Amino acid sequence: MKKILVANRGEIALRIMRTCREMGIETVAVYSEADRDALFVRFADEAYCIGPPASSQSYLVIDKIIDVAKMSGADGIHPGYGFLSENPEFARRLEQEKITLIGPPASAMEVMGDKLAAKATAEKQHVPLVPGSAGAVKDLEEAKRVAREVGFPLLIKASAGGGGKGMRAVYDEESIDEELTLAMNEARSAFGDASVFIERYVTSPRHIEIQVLADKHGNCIYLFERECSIQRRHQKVIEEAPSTVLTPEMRKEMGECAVNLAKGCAYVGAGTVEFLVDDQMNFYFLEMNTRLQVEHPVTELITDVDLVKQQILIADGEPLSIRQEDLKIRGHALEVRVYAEDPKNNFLPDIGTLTTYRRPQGPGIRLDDGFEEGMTIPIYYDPMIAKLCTFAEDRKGAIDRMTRAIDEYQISGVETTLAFCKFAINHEAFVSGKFDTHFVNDHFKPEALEPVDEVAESALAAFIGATAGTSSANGTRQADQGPIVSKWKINRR
Ligand code: MV4
Repeated sequence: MKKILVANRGEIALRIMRTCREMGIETVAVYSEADRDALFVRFADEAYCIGPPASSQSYLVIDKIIDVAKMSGADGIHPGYGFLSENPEFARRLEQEKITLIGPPASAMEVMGDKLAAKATAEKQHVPLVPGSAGAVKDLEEAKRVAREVGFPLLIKASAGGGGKGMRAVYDEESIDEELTLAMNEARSAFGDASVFIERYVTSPRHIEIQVLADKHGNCIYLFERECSIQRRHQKVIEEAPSTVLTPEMRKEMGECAVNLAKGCAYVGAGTVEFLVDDQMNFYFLEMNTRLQVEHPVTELITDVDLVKQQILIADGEPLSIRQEDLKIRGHALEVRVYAEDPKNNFLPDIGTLTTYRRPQGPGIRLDDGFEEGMTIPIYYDPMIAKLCTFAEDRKGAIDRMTRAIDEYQISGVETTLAFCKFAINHEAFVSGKFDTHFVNDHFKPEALEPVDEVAESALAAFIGATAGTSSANGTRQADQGPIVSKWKINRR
């Protein structure tokens, strides 16, 4: 592969292009009018505007992207995550146009996009499933039969859903009728497909996902797990690798299940198999994501494997050069997602200009972002500013480093989730490893952030006072001022 078009924007477009450059591959950016000045556009060897800001008129328009690929002579397309990355129609078009998609075949996207077909594949491959209906539930009688078998609470899920979309909980027999009708109507109007299925509701699960890589020659490996239990309304807040709860035996078992599932749908490329783990340490297949994930850097940090490089080599037809037995986990990695959202105001997106933007640096830090000071965060897309990762010998080291990195990170002009991330990463439940998917609901109140901010503000005032306004004419500080107290010291109190 000599030239790759990146059909995405922001931090992930930049991250993909960086690997391309290391591999001596030319890069083509496509961008909307809102992204003219974006870093990924500047970084690319060539860049083409593909339309107005709305993604429905730019990043999601298959024809425009294929036109640019042909015009620029790109031989491969990397779709990143979101947008067209899991769209089988896009994958099929590229297959017809003889442009290599850096991703799985359309057929694998189709199977995994249909949650009932995905579960059928898992069952065939002996991957454990949450007890529930064997397939789609057609009527109330069938729903009641399943309920008698698996007990309450139950979860009704849309087959065309996923990622938490189209789910309804049912707590007792009296409400099944109503909930089933609502779920089927919702599924029909949201996805054009009324198929639903029922599972036992695992009430306090942990979310653990396994990274896999599969080549075009039938080889498949797993690159261990990422734990993503700390999330808010299906948006992940903290991701880490390895998980604090997996034993080596369970890791191997889940890894082998993930590989078998990938083989069961003739998977190619990088993929992620999601599992729920219950309080008895049983694990159950949830769904498979047929793309590179947002949180892939934590896996890269603990395995020392560049997943984008592997994706490109696989797409080029190379056999995997990494064997399962070569892989081992070193150290501990954490990622927090930094959003332009106001955690004190129900996480409302707060778009605007980054008047201050200073990145944390130093040992064990990886920051994947796409902005510089003075840039404006567009209103049209996901308001994520950056993914801040830390890496250390052990979990405690990674947490301490994350705390230091968050304190060092300076963003003004927009509200951000940085203080919320600092709260979460230092919370007793997170530090001890005793948490589940309800962490944010159970432990977070906006008031928890207030004192921290006040301290930060007074510290900043002291800092500015000590370094700027009050210095004497010859540049030395006046004697009556006392010592300079750094913001870092005050923040740690
Ligand atoms: C579940 C579940 C409990 N029991 N299924 C949410 C996202 C989608 N991938 C599936 N999800 C869930 N499925 C059963 N049978 C709980 C969730 C769930 C969840 C899963 C992982 C991470 C965060 C979550 C938050 C709420 C619900």
